Amino acid sequence: MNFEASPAPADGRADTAGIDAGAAGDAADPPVLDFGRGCVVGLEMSEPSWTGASGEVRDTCGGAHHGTAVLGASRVDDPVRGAVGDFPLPSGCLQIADAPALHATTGLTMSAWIFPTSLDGENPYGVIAKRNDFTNDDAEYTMFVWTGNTVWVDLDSRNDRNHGTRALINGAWQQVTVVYDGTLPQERRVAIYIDGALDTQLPESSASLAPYANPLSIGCLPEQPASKPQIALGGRIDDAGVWTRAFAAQDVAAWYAATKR
Ligand SMILES: [Ca+2]
Ligand SMILES: [Ca+2]
Repeated sequence: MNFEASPAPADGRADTAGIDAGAAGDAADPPVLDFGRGCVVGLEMSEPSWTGASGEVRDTCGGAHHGTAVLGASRVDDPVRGAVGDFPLPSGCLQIADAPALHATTGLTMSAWIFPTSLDGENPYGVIAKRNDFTNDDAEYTMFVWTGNTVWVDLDSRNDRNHGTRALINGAWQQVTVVYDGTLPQERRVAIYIDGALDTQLPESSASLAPYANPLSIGCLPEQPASKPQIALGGRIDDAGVWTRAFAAQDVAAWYAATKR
């Protein structure tokens, strides 16, 4: 199971109006988790190779937000996960053009499997970033690894920049997921998950995310001018996705289970 819409429930029963909507038995039904709902970018990185051609890295969510490999990013065969992307230092990255669908409002989920090899506890390493530059303070949303090898997050500028507690490690696949839910109290609008389990909840002042007209980058944390290092992960990434809805904890756990290799 990946980014496509989930199949119908196993019992084949449709929740048509008047049949069981609101019926007492609904509480016992298992949740139907639909990873296609709200999915705006889903990169399985299963292309035979990446040549740098525009849009060759396929978005499987259906909205055609395809990626372009730049500055050394390549499709490699991983012994654990098969077809994955490699994002070498200093700048290997995938770029996806800005589009209205990539703008979230009150809900956002970012997730990726990462295999870092360059973490040093001091310097930043990008994973998912819709921003152009630190100085311009134009982050719509970002997820990256930085001090203490913890997961850092910017949402609607860097005014609330904060990070998790669990340290990631080099040389192992780990899944990092950040969920933003603007409908929650400010103190816990951001949740960081590692391998499907909650690491930290963090405050975010914005109850809705403003749109920023910059591209989405997978595998790096861009800065300007573009001649500077683009703060690549320095490692491998697989099953990178962005949803414009907030996953519940059970969604995060299920997405981890569905994509674990
Ligand atoms: Ca893959
Ligand atoms: Ca903010």
